[in-house]
Amino acid sequence: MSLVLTELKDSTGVITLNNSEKRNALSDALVHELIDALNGFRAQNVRAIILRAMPGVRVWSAGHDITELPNRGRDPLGWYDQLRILIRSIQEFPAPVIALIEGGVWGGGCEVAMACDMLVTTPDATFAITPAKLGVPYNLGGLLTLMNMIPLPIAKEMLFTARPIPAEQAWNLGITNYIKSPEEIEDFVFSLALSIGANSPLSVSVMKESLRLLSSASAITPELFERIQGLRRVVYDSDDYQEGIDAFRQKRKPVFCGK
Ligand code: LCV
Repeated sequence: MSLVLTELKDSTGVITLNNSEKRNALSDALVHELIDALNGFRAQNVRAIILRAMPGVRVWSAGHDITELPNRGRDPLGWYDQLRILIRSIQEFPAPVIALIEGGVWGGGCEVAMACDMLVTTPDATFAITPAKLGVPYNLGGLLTLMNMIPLPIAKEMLFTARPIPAEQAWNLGITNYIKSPEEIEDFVFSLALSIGANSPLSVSVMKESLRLLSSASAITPELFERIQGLRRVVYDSDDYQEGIDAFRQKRKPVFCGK
């Protein structure tokens, strides 16, 4: 079974997450197919991408496949991990990527959604950022993706509580572009993609790339980078990190001790 479905509609590439049974958890295999789908559409010069799950799902994506997270002692969110490569592929895709979101978006799924250029949701969509629930030290690229989308106090609340925020709050904060009913969302997102497709693809793609470069333009020193990486290492070496992933595997609540 394909974990991801693709379809070309006019000049728009549609990518559908197709593993509802596992709540579209971002396993290496699924993410690999997503990256392949993006590469395929890149070669076809599509004017926009729509990234969606199957119509009517309750969970858009449950985030990183927790069963595939490494045990203690290895960075779980390293530069070459499939999910990191996917995030960069979306951000660097030469045409806009629109997320069409129904249902819950969790952890790494939230970063995938927020790496997209525009987000349209149904009223039941929710967004949760979950590393604190698992004992995971979030990576710098991921924090930057969030900081470019979410006002800082809200980003902090989401990171520290790991509680989902509802679609209406996300829209009020300007994180998402529109809320549409399940009956109208598909036509609406296609019309958005078509109006982008009617414009100059060179102009659109250069503006997208310029905005990406400008929004990550704040330089940090090598010392500061190493300091943050050192702080993250304390977390992924800890008992608590191991406890977070063990608890998920054993289907129980984690008990964190701060070590
Ligand atoms: C593997 C899963 C998953 C899953 N992995 O359905 O950004 S970070 O740092 O947080 C990063 C590390 C990250 O993204 O971590 C993942 C964060 N995600 C979560 O914390 C959400 C975990 N999932 C859930 O809480 C529930 O599955 C939700 C609420 C999404 C859906 O609940 P529901 O009752 O509808 P089940 O829990 O029954 O899940 C159905 C199947 O999908 C698997 C889950 O183990 C189950 O498998 P089995 O049928 O084999 O038991 N599954 C769900 N999420 N992230 N596997």
